[in-house]
Amino acid sequence: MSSETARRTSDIPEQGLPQNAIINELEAKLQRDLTYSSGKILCSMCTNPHSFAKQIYRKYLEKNLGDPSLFPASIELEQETISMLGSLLSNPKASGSIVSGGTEANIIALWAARNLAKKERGEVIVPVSAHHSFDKASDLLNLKLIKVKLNRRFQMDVKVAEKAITSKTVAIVGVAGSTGLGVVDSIRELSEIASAHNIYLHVDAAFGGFVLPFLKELGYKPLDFDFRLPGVCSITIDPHKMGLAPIPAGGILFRDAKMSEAISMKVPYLTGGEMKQSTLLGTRSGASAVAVWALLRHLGRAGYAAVVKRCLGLTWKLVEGIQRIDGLDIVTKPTLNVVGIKSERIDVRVIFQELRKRGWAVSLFLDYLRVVIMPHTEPSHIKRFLEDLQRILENLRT
Ligand code: 0PR
Repeated sequence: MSSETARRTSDIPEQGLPQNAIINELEAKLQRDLTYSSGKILCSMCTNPHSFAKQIYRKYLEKNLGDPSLFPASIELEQETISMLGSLLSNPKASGSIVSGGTEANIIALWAARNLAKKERGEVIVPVSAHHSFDKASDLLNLKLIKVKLNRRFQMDVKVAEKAITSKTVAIVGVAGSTGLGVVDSIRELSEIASAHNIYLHVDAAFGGFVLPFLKELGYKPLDFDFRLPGVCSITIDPHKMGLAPIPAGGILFRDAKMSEAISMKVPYLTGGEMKQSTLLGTRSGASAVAVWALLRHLGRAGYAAVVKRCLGLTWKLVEGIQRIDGLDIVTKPTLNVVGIKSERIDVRVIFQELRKRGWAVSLFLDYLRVVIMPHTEPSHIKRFLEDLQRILENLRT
């Protein structure tokens, strides 16, 4: 990097600069960022958005869902998007919002659960594998997280979860596609427990929401996780992960409108008279919602199924390759396009650093490496990654 590009810009120039000069400056400054197209990003649950979604997003940048009186048609498209996502999750009558991402969706879900339960110092039962957005939610909402251990299959131990229920429990959270290993908790059993104890059940399918609905038709073992299960009250599903939508695009879906009502706030002064908002954000991107709407209609179920088929096919190629490398193994058989890689002999932190030196970006968990096979990953990337892993393992052995 030249000293020119390394210099930090800290002043607003007195006189504005020509656009071309700024574009060049930006090109230089942003060079250090990794790109999805390089194939080196194997740690991300996001990907290069679909070109059609980008086009739509750019076109509607001025839309603000925070003011329905100005953008009633955009709000209607947001609601149609929620219905489409609802039908993907077996409940076209679901209510909800397109939000900034999985974190906001999970916060909103626990916010609703807390308000519905009306309990002092409430508790939320989550698996230890739950995403850290639940820690943020518990801190913000003054809820205590009760973290439940996992069983041998890395799912929340359902028996322990049931025992953890007390008079203070306001919600149980099940994960449908865990951040670390893509594992799906036994949502069916959680649904039974939640119904029996009359407790709110939230399912975090931020990642799995755009994968699990297609497993059956692709010949993989289907897993119950959605509104078909009567105990499920809300689901997080993120279009900006496997939905191929531009960031920011998360989704929070409630079984029915009564649940989202629990967090709705009146905004009295907007042009259209009194309005209600049921999101954490006020001003929020209409372009995001419209882009998701357009992409769902453009790709259709078949388009998304094809994306999932390709990612899962590559995932299994990766698994086979890893199992052929002496000293490496997978943590557990993948359900989704997420693979945990472990080593009996070598500290995974060392492998992580060696991969980093070769430009690979994977995620480092406590005792395994996580690889996520997203739509930007090509077969050639997997091949090169496996070759590098093989070389690293050989070098570390000698
Ligand atoms: N729920 C689950 C199951 C998640 O895996 C994530 C994010 C969230 C909720 C939160 O979603 P937002 O990040 O949209 O708020 N999981 C990814 C992860 O932690 C996020 C991510 C994405 C990290 C891309 C890195 C990256 O390059 O791995």
